[in-house]
Amino acid sequence: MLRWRPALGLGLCLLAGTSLWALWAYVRNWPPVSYVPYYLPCPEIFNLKLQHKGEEPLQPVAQPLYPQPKLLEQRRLEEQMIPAHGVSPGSSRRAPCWCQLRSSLSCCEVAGATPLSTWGTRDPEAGTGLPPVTQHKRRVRTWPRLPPREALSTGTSPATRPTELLTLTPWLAPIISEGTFNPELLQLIYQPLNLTIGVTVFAVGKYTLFVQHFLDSAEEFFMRGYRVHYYIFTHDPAAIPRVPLGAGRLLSIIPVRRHSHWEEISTRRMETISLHIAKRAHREVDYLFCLDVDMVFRNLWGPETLGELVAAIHPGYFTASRQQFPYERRRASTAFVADSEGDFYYGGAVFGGRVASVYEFTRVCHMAILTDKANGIMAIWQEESHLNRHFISHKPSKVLSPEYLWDDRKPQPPSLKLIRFSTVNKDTSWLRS
Ligand code: 48C
Repeated sequence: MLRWRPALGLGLCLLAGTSLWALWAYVRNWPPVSYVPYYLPCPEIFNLKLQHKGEEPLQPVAQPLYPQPKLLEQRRLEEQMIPAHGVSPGSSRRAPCWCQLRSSLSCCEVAGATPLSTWGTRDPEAGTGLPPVTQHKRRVRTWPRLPPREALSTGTSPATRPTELLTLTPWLAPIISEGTFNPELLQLIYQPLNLTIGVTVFAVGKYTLFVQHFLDSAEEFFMRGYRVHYYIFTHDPAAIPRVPLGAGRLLSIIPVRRHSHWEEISTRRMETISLHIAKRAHREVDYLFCLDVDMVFRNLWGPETLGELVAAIHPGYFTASRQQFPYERRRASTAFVADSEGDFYYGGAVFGGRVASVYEFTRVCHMAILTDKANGIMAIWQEESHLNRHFISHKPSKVLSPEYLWDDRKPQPPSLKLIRFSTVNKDTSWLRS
């Protein structure tokens, strides 16, 4: 009997050990599905083959070469007239639609829509301002229309008046500007979805001075009638003013470190936003816009801006050629863009989309920034360079025109009907000192 005791004890120990191991293995994999993988700075990034200066990076996949899409292009009026059934352009006075006027038919005809000049500009003759129900068969119309306002207002001869803004990218993403959408219709579509729109804003150092104006104008113009959750990241929560918010609108103040250099503060936003989404925002909002704080809303910003992954065209370069874009041109950086690459130059002050897409976008940008840091390089325009690099390889599903990211120091071009969100005049050197 005595001989059995050790064996019995050993058996019991084995059984207990096996049960504990099985329990640990089960708990370790719990939950079986994670909505957003918890963001951890993966150590592998530092085992990356560091590209030493001057070393040729592994050639990226050959980029498709194609003509640069131009948001605004000076073209002769004749080129814009759409021949209707062989009628020569000179005789038909068509109001161009807000689409790429490159097909032999105007998109109005193909879509059976009403040309913009009857509803996009709220022409009183046009009645409700809503387009008639689109017929699914091609309709042919001749519109005895005056040339759009620009030709009259700028006094340029009709032959060379600037073309309306492009409304479609080569990859068929809509370019949003006044007159390319019907606000009432979008309201009918999006309101019932009961969406919550998140906004990240960083106010570190002296930038806390902009928060009041930003929030006051956002309460007036940003996503009115929707649930909104402002996330204000700051080193000094006490410096954030208490602004009365409308119904269904929340504000959370999130403390962050104050880094010594403004470039670090600006660049770290990608990391902070992706961490914040992983920890909290993915449960609280459906869409997320990441905005600069030294900006102010001047007109309505609504559901027309919602999309999977949204970029905004920078106000300083929408007539420049892609070779003139201030991309990162040093091959040693992960933000490198070759002369032959590029679509539009996007601003770092505005980007957004579905929260899961913004998570992936900010996470990838942050990893690229970390890689550059490990290589001892910072891209020429910090996170904006990485944003532009990423949007070349991963096209945005929607592009906002410079109405949504304007610079008030510039004269408003006639082709820009409305300014909705623009920079605030400031002494940048004092701010960043
Ligand atoms: O909050 C700060 N503090 C800084 O010292 C530097 C940047 N920022 C945040 O990053 C602000 O939200 C800024 O709007 C943004 C970087 N953008 C700009 O400084 C100009 N709009 C280009």
